[in-house]
Amino acid sequence: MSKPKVIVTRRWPHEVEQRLGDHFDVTLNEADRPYEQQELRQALLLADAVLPTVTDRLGADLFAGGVRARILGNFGVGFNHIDIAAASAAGLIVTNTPAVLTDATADLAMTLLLMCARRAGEGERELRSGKWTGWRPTHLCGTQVSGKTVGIIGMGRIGQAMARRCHFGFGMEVVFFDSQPVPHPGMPARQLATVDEVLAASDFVSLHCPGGGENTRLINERRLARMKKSAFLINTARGDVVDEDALVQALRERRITGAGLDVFETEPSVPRALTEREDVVLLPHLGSATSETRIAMGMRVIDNLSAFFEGRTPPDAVN
Ligand code: 8YV
Repeated sequence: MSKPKVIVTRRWPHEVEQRLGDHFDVTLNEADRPYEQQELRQALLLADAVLPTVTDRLGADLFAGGVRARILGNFGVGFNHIDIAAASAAGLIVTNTPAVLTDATADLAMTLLLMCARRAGEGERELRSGKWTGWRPTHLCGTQVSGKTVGIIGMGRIGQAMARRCHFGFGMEVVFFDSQPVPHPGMPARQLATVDEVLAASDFVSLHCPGGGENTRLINERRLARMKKSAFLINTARGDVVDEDALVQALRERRITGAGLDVFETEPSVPRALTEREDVVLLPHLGSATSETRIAMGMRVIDNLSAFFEGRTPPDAVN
């Protein structure tokens, strides 16, 4: 029997590409630049499986009129770049890669929180530009994190991993909002009834909810106004969860103290209004970017494909 035809939209870690090749008839994107819309449409027409990433917009028009592909194995846990209803209507199963990137993403959220609190970006820029004039008692004093309150919006796997880091590692109080009641035996965190209550109570607000839908611009002008003046906003979730213009305005007017962002509304372009500011730490979507995690993500996609083509239910089907 011939191997299922699989198109991978970006280059993946070597080990994963090799394993894919053992099981499937694989076409790689040698150029490793994001596919254009018509290339994605072609891929859906030519392959049995397409393996997209966050850089691929798979809107309803790409599925219109039917496609050959029967499964989309998304390389990533977030899938708001895929129109799930349209993919389902066209008969495709969509899978993601939960769990394997939890620790890496929570680590990066913690990195941003600490960098913001301790003004690490400002310090590094000062030193590299030759402007450091030496130690002095009042130089670049940041904010102590121990004893402070972190507010987590979205208490899924990554939110919980962040809560554990903050509480057990850094002696912080943890409050959270989640639209579901979250069972958290042993979880050192208090669930509050609304996003607004979490914003008002927190010294650091860390976003861990999915993007898209009702979470689009969840953090808007009105909600930013609920935050303490001394507070920081951390986003490793999705760029669209934060209204970037409203955030810039809040920072300009010193209605909050700073922000640490790994995701942006229109990646990879980041507004100058953000890049020119000293009170923000900006990273290029590195949440899951460790070699170990990216390999585990790829292997998880392969597990899902193998299950599907062997007639079993893929473990991470989202539709
Ligand atoms: C991924 C992410 O690397 O998994 C996610 O949802 O945001 C990232 O960590 C990226 O989405 C790859 O598709």
